[in-house]
Amino acid sequence: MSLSRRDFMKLCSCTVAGLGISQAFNPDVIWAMKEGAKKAPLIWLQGQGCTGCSVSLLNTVHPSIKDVLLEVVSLEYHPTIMGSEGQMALEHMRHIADKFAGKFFLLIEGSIPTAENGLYCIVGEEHGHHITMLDLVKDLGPKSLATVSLGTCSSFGGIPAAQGNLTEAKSVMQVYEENDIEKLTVNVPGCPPHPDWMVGTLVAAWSHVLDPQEHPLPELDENGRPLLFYGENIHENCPYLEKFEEGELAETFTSEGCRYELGCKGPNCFADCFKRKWNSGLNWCVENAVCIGCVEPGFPDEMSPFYVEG
Ligand code: FSX
Ligand code: SF4
Ligand code: SF4
Repeated sequence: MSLSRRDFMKLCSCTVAGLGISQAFNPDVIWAMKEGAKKAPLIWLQGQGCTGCSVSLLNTVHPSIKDVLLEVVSLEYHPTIMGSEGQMALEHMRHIADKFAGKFFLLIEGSIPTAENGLYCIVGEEHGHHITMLDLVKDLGPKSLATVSLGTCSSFGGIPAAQGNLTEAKSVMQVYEENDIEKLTVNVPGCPPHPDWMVGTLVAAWSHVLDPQEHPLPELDENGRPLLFYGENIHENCPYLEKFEEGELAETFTSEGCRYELGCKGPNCFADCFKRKWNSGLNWCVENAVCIGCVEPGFPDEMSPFYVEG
């Protein structure tokens, strides 16, 4: 059953309440996309990751994943959720990349292994020849309108690029730089990223395409992250800040007090988890554990150990 415009607007305004993301979730824009059938063509590739970014996206609540997938975007290729597979799926992806050359968004989840010519991540087979993630990224990147790196792995290398890194895993920006691919690339890190960060970034980018005057491109920080979601420091906005300043430091996860001595990386981390929260706004890392700094370029090596004894 399709939502009425009124219900849809109500749904969207619930999301924006108090979060300062009305630009990204402008209900009028989303409605216009639904009505105008001007859906953003997307091709989603998965390299070295855990699929957590996709799972997180499927948890989007406002708007629902059904609305996003059926009415806002046109997701033409996604290894986990598409119905098609094999050569037929790859052929469709190639067809879309040509048909919408310069007009589709390339979404990349997971890092890109570059050792042995990318052989550590084979994502398909065409006419009896394997296709590596590296091949696909190098081929589709230049054809896209813009690239969005979803998750810390594609944004900064993340877990696959951690110490050791036998596969020489790299971020999308690194691969683009090394292969002279000049393409606007936005990073939406998080391991995994919050569904609002992904949907909000896509909506903001597509709004800009539809009406550049009305919707300027969201401002990015020096790490290519939209300030809309990554502009505030977790520690400075944490409900435990007062306890931190008073020296009330928790020694166990079950005791009250700031989690600094348990390993919290909030002071070095910029994201709006403290107000957006996770699991439909139910809770967030610092409430039950610590922030492990999952949105930062140094994650996980520079954020380790995640937990320390209080
Ligand atoms: Fe990486 Fe996506 Fe961490 Fe996982 O696949 S950002 S490992 S939560 O989900 O790329
Ligand atoms: Fe800062 Fe973490 Fe303490 Fe919150 S719990 S005040 S983010 S150190
Ligand atoms: Fe990542 Fe920290 Fe936010 Fe948790 S609180 S999601 S570890 S940035």
